[in-house]
Amino acid sequence: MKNRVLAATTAAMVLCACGDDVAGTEGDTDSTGVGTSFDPTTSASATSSSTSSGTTGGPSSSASTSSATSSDDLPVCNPPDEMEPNNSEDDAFQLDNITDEDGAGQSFDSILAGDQDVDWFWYRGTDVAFAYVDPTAMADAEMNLRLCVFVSCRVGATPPVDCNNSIDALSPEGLVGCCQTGKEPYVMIDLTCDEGGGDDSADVYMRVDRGQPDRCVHYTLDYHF
Ligand SMILES: [Ca+2]
Ligand SMILES: [Ca+2]
Ligand SMILES: [Ca+2]
Repeated sequence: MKNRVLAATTAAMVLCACGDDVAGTEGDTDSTGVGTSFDPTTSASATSSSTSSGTTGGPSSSASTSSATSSDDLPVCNPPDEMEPNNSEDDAFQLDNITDEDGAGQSFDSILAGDQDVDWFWYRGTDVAFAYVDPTAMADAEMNLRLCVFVSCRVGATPPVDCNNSIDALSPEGLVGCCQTGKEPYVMIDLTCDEGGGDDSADVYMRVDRGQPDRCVHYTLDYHF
């Protein structure tokens, strides 16, 4: 590693002495160096990465392995995210149905693999007597991520929702919802289904995304309805 850095530095210095296009040259040199030690972003550097990983070994071996086996830009996390693939609303991982008694909510662990991974989950929430429909989710992670909750009333159209301390959002499929970003984002929706005749049962979609490049960000998601 040290040798490679030294070589790159030397090369940059030599090139520095020869040309005016310093920035451009350094940029090219950098991207080549990064490609051999970190998860590549192009298939071209993926080839060079998997070739060089055999001789590099050491601490970067897991990263090299992931880049060699990954079919896209996502780093491979260890342990892997068993709820994948869940990268779209249609592919949302189905959680157990729950009622609006808050104690019926659950908690689980998952992983954002890189900054391109998107994790979708959904459950069916049933409105029962003597409980209050307040679809809520909170994540706990070591790094920032974005958490969104989208709702779809089971009966009739879903009215606009009030986002308390969070930001209004629409899902790709057009569901209304709210988002918040941070290490411990919290989203709560006070849901009333206008056409439900008092029944506020709804399908709830939760999305976690905007992780960190080349990092596996583990998170815990707590939710209730
Ligand atoms: Ca509730
Ligand atoms: Ca994931
Ligand atoms: Ca995913």
